[in-house]
Amino acid sequence: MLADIKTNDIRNIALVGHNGAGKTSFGETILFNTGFTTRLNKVDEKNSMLDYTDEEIARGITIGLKLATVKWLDKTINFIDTPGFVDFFGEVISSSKVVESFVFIVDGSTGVDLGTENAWELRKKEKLAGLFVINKMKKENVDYEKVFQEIKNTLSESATLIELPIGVGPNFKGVVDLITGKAYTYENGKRNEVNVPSEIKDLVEKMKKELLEQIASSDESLMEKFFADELSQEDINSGFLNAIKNGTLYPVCFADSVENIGSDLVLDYIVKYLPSPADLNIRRPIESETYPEKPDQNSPFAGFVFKTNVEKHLGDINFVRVFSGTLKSGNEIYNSSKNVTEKVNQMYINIGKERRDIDELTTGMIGVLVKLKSTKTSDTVCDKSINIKFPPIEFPHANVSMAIIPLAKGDEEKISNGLSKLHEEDPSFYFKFDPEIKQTLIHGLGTIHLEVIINKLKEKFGVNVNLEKPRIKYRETIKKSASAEGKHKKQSGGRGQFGVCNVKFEPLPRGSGFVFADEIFGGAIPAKFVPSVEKGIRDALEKGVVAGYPIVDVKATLFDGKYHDVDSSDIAFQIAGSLSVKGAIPLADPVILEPIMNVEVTVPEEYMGDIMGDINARRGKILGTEHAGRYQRIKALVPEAEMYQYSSQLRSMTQGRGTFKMEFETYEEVPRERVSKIVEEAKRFMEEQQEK
Ligand SMILES: Nc1nc2c(ncn2[C@@H]2O[C@H](COP(=O)(O)OP(=O)(O)O)[C@@H](O)[C@H]2O)c(=O)[nH]1
Ligand SMILES: [Mg+2]
Repeated sequence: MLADIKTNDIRNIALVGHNGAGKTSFGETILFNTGFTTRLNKVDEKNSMLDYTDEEIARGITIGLKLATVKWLDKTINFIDTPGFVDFFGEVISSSKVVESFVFIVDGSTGVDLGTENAWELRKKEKLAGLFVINKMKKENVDYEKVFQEIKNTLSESATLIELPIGVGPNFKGVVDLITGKAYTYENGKRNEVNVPSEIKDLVEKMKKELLEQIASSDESLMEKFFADELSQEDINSGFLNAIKNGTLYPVCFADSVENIGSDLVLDYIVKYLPSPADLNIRRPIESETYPEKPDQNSPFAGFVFKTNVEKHLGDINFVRVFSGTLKSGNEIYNSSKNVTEKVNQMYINIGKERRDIDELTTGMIGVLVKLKSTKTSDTVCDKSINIKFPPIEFPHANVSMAIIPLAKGDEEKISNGLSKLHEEDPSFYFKFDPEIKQTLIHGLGTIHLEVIINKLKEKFGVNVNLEKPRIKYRETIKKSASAEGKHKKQSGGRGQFGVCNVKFEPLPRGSGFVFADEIFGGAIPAKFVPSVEKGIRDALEKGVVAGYPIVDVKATLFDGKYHDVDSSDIAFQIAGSLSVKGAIPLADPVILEPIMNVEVTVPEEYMGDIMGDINARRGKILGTEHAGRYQRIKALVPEAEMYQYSSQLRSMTQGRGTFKMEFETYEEVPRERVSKIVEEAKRFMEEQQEK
C-alpha cells in the first residue's frame, strides 16, 4: 500500500473543532469509505478505531491525537483525529505542526463553538489551509444557513459554500457539488448521482455563480475570463486550489457522519483541492543554511517528532513527520535537540489503533518510530550532515493546579518517575514540589486533564494517588503596633547564655515585606549582636504566630536591650529576637491574609449575569466588563481559596463556552469568621506532617 509514494500524492490533515462536533465519527466514515473497516464503527457503540483507549471509551471523548493513513483516489491521506476538549488543546497544537490543512468539523445543530474558534486561531498562526464540514446535517433543527453565516461572521468572510444540501434536518439526503454541478443522494451510505432537484435549481445556479466569482476574484487573469464567460473547468480547479493554498478561500461542505452522507465527497475535495506537502512548505528550521529551499525525497533527511506515547508493551513510540528526504528502517538518525544518534529499527504507520510495518517514510509522510532511546516530543531528528532544528512546540499555559497525595507511604519516587515519563508524552502538564506548602503540585489545562494523567499513572506505572485541593499560601500580619522584650537567660553551671532585646513591631502597607531598623543608643547591645537579633526575628516571623504562616508587611525596630560581657552570644540574641516576636505579635492585633487573584472570565453575552452572580458568591469583586469580539470579558478580584475547580464549574455554567485566566494580584485580610477554620486546617496539616 505504501510503496513509492510521491510527496505531491500525500495529503496531511487534522480533524479539528469543538468537543462533540463529530470529528471522531467523521474519522470513522473515512476509515469505512476508504475500505479500511467493513462496517461503520461508532463512538456511541464503543467500537471506534480512533477513540479506543479505556479512558476515551469510558468518558466518551477523544483524549490523545490519533493517526490514520488511508488511500483515496490513488492518493495517501494521513489524517489526525484531535480532541476538542480544551483540556487537551496541547494535542491540537502538536498536530498543527505537521499537517498542511485543518478540516474543521462544525456541529450543524449548535454552530461555531469555542473549540472551533481556538482551532481557527491556531490555523491562522500556522498559516494552514482550511476546509469546513458542517456535520450532523440530519439532526432536527439544523439551520445550515445560520451556521454558514456564523462561520463567515466569526471566522472568515472567505468561507465559501462549495455544496448545497438536498433536504434539511431529518430529510437531508445528499448534496449538490457546486463546482461540478452534479447532485448526489445517499442510501445506506451509498452515493447515487441524481438530477438537481427542481426546487433548488435556481439557488444552485446562483450559488455556483457566487462561488465562481469568489474563485476568480483571487486572481486577475481569472477575473477577466470570468467576465468574458470563458472560465474553463481547468481554470476553476487551478484557481480554486491556489485560493485555498493562499488562504483566500475556505470551502464549506456538508455531512452526516452517523448516516455516512457526504463524507466520501469530502475525501474527494481533500484529495483534489487541499495542498500536498510539496505545495505548501509549512515548516522551516530555525537556522537553515544547510536546509534545502524546496526539500524533496532526495534531500538529506529531516523530521519532527510531534508526539511521544508511553505504551505498556511497546515502550516509547514516537510520531514523526518527515519534512525532507526519506527515512529507511535501519538508518541512523541524529537527534539534534538532544545531540545523540539513534538507530531506527522499526517503523510503522497507524490506522487508528491498528498498525502496519513499513520500511520507508518519504518527504511529507507521517509515521511512527519504535523504541528510540532518547527521542521525545518536540525533538528534531535529521541527517547529521545538515544538523538543523525545527522550532519546538509551544504548549498552552497550565492554569489549573492540584496537590498530589500518595496513597501509600514511600511511593514518592515512583510517582515522580512516572510523572516525568508522562510529561514527555504530554508536555502541557508539569509537576513540582512546593516547599512552602510542603505539597507536590501538578499543573495542567483543566481538572479532567489532571484526572486523566493520574489514571495513566495508575495504569502504566502502578501507583495510586489522590488529587486534592492545594493548600493556600496564607500569610499573617498585624494591624497595630506593639512592643515586647525578648529575654533569653540561662545559668546552668559553666558559661551562661544572656541576651535581651526590646523591639517594636509596626504594620506596613501590603507588599512591603519585612523591614528591620536598628535604633540602639549608647551600646545597649553591641553592634556585632544586632544582626543576630534580626535573624532571630526573621526566623520567628517566618514561622507565624496565629496559624503557622509567614508574617509579612511588618517593621521591627530594635530600640533597647541588655548584654553581658561573657554570657552574651550570637545564639542568645537570636533566641531573644524570636522571643520578642512571640511576645509582641499577639498584642498587635494579628490577622491572616489570603491571596487574591486577578481573574478574567470570557463568556458569550447570555452568561454574563450568571457569571457575575457566581463571582459575588465567591466573595469576588467585579472590577468591570468589556467587549471581546463576540464575547464579554469580566474582570474581577477573587480570593484564591474560592477559585478551586473553577475551570470545571465555569464549563458547566457556560456549556463549555467560557474561558478564564487568573494570576496572583495581592494579599487581603481574611474575614474574621473564616479564621478559626484556617487555623484548624493548618494545625491538622502540621500534625499529619509530624506523623510522617
Ligand atoms: N446525528 C448525528 N450525530 C453525530 C454525528 N456526528 C457525531 N455525532 C454524535 O455526536 C457525539 C460526539 O461525536 P464524536 O465523533 O465523538 O465527536 P468529537 O468530539 O468531535 O470527536 C456522538 O454521540 C456521535 O454519535 C452526525 O453527523 N449526526
Ligand atoms: Mg473525538
